[in-house]
Amino acid sequence: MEITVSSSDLTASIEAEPYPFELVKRKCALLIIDMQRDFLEPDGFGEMLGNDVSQLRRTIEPNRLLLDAWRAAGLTVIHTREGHRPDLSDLPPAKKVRGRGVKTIGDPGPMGRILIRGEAGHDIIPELYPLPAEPVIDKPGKGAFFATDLHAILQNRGLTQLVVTGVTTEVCVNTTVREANDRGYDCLIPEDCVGSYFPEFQEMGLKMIKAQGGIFGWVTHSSKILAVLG
Ligand code: TIU
Repeated sequence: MEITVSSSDLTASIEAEPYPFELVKRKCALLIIDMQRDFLEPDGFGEMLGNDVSQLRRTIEPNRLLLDAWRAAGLTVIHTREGHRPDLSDLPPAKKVRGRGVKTIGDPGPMGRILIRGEAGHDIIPELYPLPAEPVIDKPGKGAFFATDLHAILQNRGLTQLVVTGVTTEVCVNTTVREANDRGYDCLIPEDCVGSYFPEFQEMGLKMIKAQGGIFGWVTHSSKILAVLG
């Protein structure tokens, strides 16, 4: 039997700003940033800090649809989680005390110790739970490249493009996109799949990425990606 692969199965032009993103499917990973219970669920660390988690929860359903389609297309999915070792040996003292919170990283929280690996609140929300074959990058910082093996994994698999989703837009998503951009990756961000606790940061965080001819990357809507996944 002859198998025909048309070039449209391999590449696709996605409507985006500041101009179309040329997706090369086998070279592109879906990188889902920090969709963790402590950031998204009521009673988690995020809400404990006084944040409105509904601003992040609206990203769950678009992420789920994109993840389903990405998996169905047989493309690479990588997840990240922000957190630290139980002995806090990888937690910079500056990060521990920042914010002068009554409760900080490592303290007991509503879903186990706050942002500690292995605790319930640190894990990824059930709606987007990783499959066994999907790498999970445990990162101690805001950027997914700092002190992780993400770059090595991408290089080993020949991946040069990233669709970046998750939370929060101006913190871990932006930091990761900037780190990726400096390492030579093309990043596409579906705006409905990233969220911030602060609407003004959501808007500006996306504008900063696509400004100046796409200085850090491209911004689109998940519907435009779904349209080319078939
Ligand atoms: N994942 C991520 O963005 N971590 C944060 O701490 N974000 C805040 O917006 N605080």
